[in-house]
Amino acid sequence: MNLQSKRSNKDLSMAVLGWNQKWEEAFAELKLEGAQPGRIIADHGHKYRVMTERGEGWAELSGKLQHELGDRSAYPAVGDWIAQRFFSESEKDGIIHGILPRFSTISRRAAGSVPTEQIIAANVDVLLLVAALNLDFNLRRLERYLVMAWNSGANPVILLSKADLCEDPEQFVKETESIAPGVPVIAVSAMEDQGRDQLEALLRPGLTVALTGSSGAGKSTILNWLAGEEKQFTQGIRESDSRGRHTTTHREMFVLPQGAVMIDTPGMRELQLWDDAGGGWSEAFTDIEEFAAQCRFGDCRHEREEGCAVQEAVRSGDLDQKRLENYRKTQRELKYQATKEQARQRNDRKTSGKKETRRGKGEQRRRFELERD
Ligand SMILES: Nc1nc2c(ncn2[C@@H]2O[C@H](COP(=O)(O)OP(=O)(O)OP(=O)(O)O)[C@@H](O)[C@H]2O)c(=O)[nH]1
Ligand SMILES: [Mg+2]
Ligand SMILES: [Zn+2]
Repeated sequence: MNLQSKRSNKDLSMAVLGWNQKWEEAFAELKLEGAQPGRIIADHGHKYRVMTERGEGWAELSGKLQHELGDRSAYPAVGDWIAQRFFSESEKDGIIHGILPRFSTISRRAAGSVPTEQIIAANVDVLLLVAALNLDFNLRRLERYLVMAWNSGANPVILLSKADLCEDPEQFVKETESIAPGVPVIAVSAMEDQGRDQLEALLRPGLTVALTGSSGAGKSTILNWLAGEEKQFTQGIRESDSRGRHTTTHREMFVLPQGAVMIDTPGMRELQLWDDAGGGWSEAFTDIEEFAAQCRFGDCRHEREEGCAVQEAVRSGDLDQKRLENYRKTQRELKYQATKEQARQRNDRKTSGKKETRRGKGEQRRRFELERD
């Protein structure tokens, strides 16, 4: 199915995509004469689908911009606002000359032995972490997604999908809330239209919402349900283990009738964390950090030390031992990752003299009150 035929409204105004005064100012700062703003709605490798005032078109990066960006991980991702020059007065296609600074970046470590960052989406306000209430449900996995989410600069919300398959969804909501301090948890069923009001309260005009989670969790089904039409293809999961079949293969953005835009992403086999630049790890485990602050010794490792408040919390049942183990495991991973990445950057600098590129991840975290009833 081609992208154009999937999208019904071709003349979406920029405001619908979230363009506002703040972006206008950031765009002006690029000082690119003759360029127009646009938003990346799909990434096809070396070509992008871009929405501009003229509607949807194709765009590629200018040679100069490619050179400046260097690393592929610095290339635009779905959700990025860009500055493009059209090929002519009448065409929708053009060349991208600049990228506007992101306020949030959702990234993971790409598969492969060399550590590389893969950007799942950019400029996302609300990141929906979708987990199905079936045999595949796993709290430890959600904890990993929360580390990613808190590092991204987006506000996480957990969606427990397929609530119709579960006897007591509320029990799972409670359990999930206990591992996700400060994160709204909503049980939904696209099949039975459950949880719609809570979910729709998040879809305010101007906001960008992204779906992430394991394959088969029901992300594309949620998009179709909210859109009220079949925007994305969906497919049954494997009976044997309730895992998905990697149905969605591209990241893509859609406009919802509720006013927000929504990015659907391919399900992940296993989420590899990229970095902790936004302090997401501590944020995902604030409860443990709070216990740790009560330990007798400042350098307590929470193992067998006297007066360890973390171990005390485990003994009293206030903290799940498995959560503590995951806290340590994710910390080890992030540390290991950071050492490898530093080594790589040192090497890069040696060979190309390029400056380190950090994107101010998590620095400009925008928070807003989620409307819950
Ligand atoms: N019972 C039930 N099944 C659902 C629900 N939502 C989705 N499903 C089913 O779950 C299967 C997978 O749904 P998808 O939407 O394709 O899952 P996905 O997360 O997009 O998967 P990937 O694209 O592979 O990442 C499909 O057979 C859906 O019909 C629901 O609310 N209840
Ligand atoms: Mg999908
Ligand atoms: Zn301790």
